[in-house]
Amino acid sequence: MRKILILLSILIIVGCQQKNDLPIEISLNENWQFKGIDTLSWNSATIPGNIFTDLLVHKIIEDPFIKTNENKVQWISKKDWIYRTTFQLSDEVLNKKNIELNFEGLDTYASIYLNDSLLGKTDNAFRKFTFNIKRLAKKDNHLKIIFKNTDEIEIQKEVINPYKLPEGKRIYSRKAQFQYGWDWGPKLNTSGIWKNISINAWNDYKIENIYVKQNAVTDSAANLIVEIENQYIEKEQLKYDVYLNNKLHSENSNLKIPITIKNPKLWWTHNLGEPYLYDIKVIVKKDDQILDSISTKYGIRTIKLINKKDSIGESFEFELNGKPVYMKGANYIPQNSFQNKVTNTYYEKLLTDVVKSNMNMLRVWGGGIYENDVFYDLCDEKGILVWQDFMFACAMYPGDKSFLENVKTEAEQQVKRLRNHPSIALWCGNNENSEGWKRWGWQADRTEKEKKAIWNDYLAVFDSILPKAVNEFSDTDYWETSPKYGRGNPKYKSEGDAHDWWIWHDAYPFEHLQENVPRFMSEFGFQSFPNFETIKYINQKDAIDLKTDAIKSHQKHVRGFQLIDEYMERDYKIPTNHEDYAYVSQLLQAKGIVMGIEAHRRAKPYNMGTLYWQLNDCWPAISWSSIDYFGNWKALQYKTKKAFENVLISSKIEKDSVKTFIINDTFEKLKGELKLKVIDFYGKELWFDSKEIELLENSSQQFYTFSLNKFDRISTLLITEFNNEKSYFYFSKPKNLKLPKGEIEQQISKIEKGFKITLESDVLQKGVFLYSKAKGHFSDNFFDLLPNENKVIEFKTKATKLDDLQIKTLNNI
Ligand code: BMA
Repeated sequence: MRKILILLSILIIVGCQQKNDLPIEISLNENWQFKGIDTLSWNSATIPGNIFTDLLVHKIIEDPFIKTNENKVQWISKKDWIYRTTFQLSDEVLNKKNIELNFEGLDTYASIYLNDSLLGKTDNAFRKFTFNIKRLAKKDNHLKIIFKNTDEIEIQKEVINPYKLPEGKRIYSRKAQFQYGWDWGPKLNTSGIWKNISINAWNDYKIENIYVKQNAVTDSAANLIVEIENQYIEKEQLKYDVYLNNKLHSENSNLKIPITIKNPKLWWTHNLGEPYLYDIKVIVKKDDQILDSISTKYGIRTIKLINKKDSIGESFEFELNGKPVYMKGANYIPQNSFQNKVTNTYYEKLLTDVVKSNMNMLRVWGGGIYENDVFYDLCDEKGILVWQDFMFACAMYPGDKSFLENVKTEAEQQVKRLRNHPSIALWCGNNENSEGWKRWGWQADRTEKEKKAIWNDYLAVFDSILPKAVNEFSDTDYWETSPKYGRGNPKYKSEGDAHDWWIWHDAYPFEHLQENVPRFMSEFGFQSFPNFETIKYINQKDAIDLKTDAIKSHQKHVRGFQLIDEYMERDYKIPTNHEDYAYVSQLLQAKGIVMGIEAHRRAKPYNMGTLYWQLNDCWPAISWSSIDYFGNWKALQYKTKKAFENVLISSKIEKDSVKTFIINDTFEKLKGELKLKVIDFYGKELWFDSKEIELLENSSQQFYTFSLNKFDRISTLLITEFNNEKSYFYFSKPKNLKLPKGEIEQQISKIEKGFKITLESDVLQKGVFLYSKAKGHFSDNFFDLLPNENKVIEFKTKATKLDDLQIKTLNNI
């Protein structure tokens, strides 16, 4: 569709009368059917799609996301499946010199037959495959694809591999690894045509690819090279017209076209400037005939990962347009076990949430998928940087020739596909493979020779093939593995990126995050229960019941429930009813993660980024996510929004003193008055001070310290203010606070996009949680309401009534 629109706009630009010999592109997504090789009869299929959603549409299986249905659908992955379609080709297409059949994604072991001839076999869901069908194509065609189950092929591959590799057989298949089951996701190993299929017919010329390279960028000029990769059968000279924002900018007959943009507008992350994008379009002509065209959005920016030795170790910081930028964000996983369900609306909503929450970086984690184009397009547009893992996670991978060649092609295709996106900040080889090898016991009972061989296979991929692909085909930096050093290594804190799983996996208290600040935190996290609506969906019943088999089957971490309980006991009174428990689990998660985020940000520039685990879910789950499967913000998402503001006031207790810091992520000096006051829970002011301060640009500074000795720590709190920023700080754990009982008065009025809710109380109300059966989004939630404060919340909803608004607070637990 995009291509058709581009072609239309070209025709308008160059005048409709002009002759052309453009390639013809035809979608083959329609008219498909599927059946099992040895089961079921033909039924209609949806492309892009997968076998599970096709079976679901025809009600052959029950929804695997509810109750314990996941168990009932495991047979599907053990079967072979067949998909077929018929299509017609016009004479115009058949007369072209080249006719290609393109598969953007086949999942995974596919044998493709066109008009009963075997066209080829594929073995990588992350690669696109193209076949020349000039010889086989006819007016009436039938296309058939047989998908072998992965089990069978993985067993064959395992038998041939000289040694058994850790973490099961998934490593033999180049497909989304989380589909084999993860500690937050179900085992739903899909099969099918998961991306578009099309025909591309052309005569002598076709563009394959465009690469916009930055030569030099200054305030006065950006020198770019627009490189065209094409297929060209004749050898006559061609003309390349480059359009910049729809105006003809230059004409050239070189495949590498230099262009200069005067006074360029740079691309910035949304929190530091405008993510400005240029439109670059190239039209290829022979004499006056148009042969093909291509266009891309392009943001001019430099992004570098700086690893510089210093007195402590080695820095890990991103420099955007020459400035060090603090990275704030989270780890992103696929939004659904069934990728075809993730429509553009989901991408738009989630990435809008990311911006609203003041995040400027996401890490696309290596156990999922290389995301769809729309994901990166939106990150470009919205000013979000992407740390992009290659799709390898938590395992050691084989190193035979065919595996390595397969990975090489995959890497080259993906790097080329993503290289023009200004959002791409880094390519990273894998998630925790190196840490796993060094720390998780995978070397036990192996001979030296075997260990060496396995590590050499690791190096072949992550120290050779992948960095070569990144260096050869893009300007992006490469990082071998995340984390660089595991938490058993003393360098954890002084060098590279780090994953802090002392919290959660090792059950260390949250406070441990404050003493263990690394140079860049690329993962740390804590689980919570999802929204009530999501719990009800899992159980398919209206009461909130956390003890059902369904809920147990949606908690994939073996010690998950126990760990939530253990941590909750440290900080909160453990509620006896299930609803309150789910609510407090969210406050607990938010408390722990925000404690980490603030410690990391206070340590700037020693630490230059914090990405928590994990932003989203791929099914309704009890997990580390801050936004649940249905898009509901958990407490953590609301707290993150605050903790990631460009200017953050953050206090901590050291011995008996409170130390107050302000972090400034902007590139401006800020002046203002820092106001501090301590009040009791009934609103009585016990102490006040203020001071004029100046914040350096891009800094973290301590501005104030005071002794806690004169305050009763369980019934008072500190309120700090600087310009428009406000922050509350407590001196004791929530379970020890003497929270008063008191009513909250509420007023609700209808506004255009939902409802306005005004709340007030005589006493401090902690952790105020608003909820309703109506679907919608509260502008703020899980907040603390100060005594006599008038708090206005907007509830954005399509519902016309709001007569069931309910409120929970910690005061009442
Ligand atoms: C991290 C991730 C995932 C995992 C998460 C929670 O290390 O990379 O593998 O889901 O921990 O255990």
